[in-house]
Amino acid sequence: MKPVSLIQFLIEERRAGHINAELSLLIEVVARACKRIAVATNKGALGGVLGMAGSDDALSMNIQGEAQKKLDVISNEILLEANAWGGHLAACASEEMEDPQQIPDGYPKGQHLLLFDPLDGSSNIDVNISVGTIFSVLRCPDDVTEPKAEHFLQPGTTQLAAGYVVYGPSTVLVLTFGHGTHEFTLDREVGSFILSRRGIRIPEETAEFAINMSNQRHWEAPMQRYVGELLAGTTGPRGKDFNMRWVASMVADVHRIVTRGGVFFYPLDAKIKAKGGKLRLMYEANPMAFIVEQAGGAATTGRERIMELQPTGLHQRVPVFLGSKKEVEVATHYHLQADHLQADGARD
Ligand code: AFP
Repeated sequence: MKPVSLIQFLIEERRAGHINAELSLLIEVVARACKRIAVATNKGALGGVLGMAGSDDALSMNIQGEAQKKLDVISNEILLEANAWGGHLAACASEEMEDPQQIPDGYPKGQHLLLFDPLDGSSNIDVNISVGTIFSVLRCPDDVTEPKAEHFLQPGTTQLAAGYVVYGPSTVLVLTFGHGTHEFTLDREVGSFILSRRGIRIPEETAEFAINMSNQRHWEAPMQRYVGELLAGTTGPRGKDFNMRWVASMVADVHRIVTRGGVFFYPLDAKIKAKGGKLRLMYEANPMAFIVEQAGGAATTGRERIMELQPTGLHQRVPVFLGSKKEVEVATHYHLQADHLQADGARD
């Protein structure tokens, strides 16, 4: 079979009526920007891009109050610059910036809103572990010419597209327009993303889970119960052994799940309860939920379907349970069951 490039794939999707010309251009631009980010990450120490942003005595912090790496800043700038002039965007929002970025004066505007986490897992970059870019595309409400944060606050079910790029041993783009999830691998010699898997399916059952176990003592009771049963393996109620994998780059953990199944959890815990969770709804949870659901998996907060949440803030955080459907269902069931028992107890 002849290799199918991303550009060919986008033309096919337009012909199938899944996307319009503007969305096709948007994805091409994002993919091109991600190739530049891949070049920067690949250079590593030789490119002078490792380490923290800012001077040693005045480290930069992003809007999340997290220290910014140089590559966070570089990746953010690459994506902003690439998307400024094409005429396909109404505005964009980044995990690294407090407010949405408007299209500079003098450039045409389009109908789409782009949200991105320019470099997810950036605390892994200095130790040469995979990092990635995550993005989500929404339609700009009609008659809005200067989109503000409130115009981005649309449930994940309204996403027109979502994707991520993993900068690992190879650079891989995973993409959905709501008609399946597809994978493209960057051919570095040619400089093109080539379709490597069409219509990805995540197995419904799994024996592999990903979670930061160091937070165990802070978790809620149903999470303790669920993971306790996984750890008990054949000696517990689940009757089978589970293996654990945790990269601490969400893109890499999700890519493993999209490749061979598994479940990923970032549950609520006592340390992060006031913030609502660890991961960001608009930049991480919604796009990953769309990709995973389109591959036959499931994505919840442990209580609700992520994509049905009505966002309340651009930088809102939520708990995330995603991956192989049956396992997400078991963990979600334990949380809902505990909530019902608690509500019954409160009524008695
Ligand atoms: P960074 O981009 O700051 O490295 O955060 C990565 C991340 O948002 C996500 O990719 C990981 O799953 C998660 O944080 C890991 O966080 P902890 O190390 O605090 O568990």
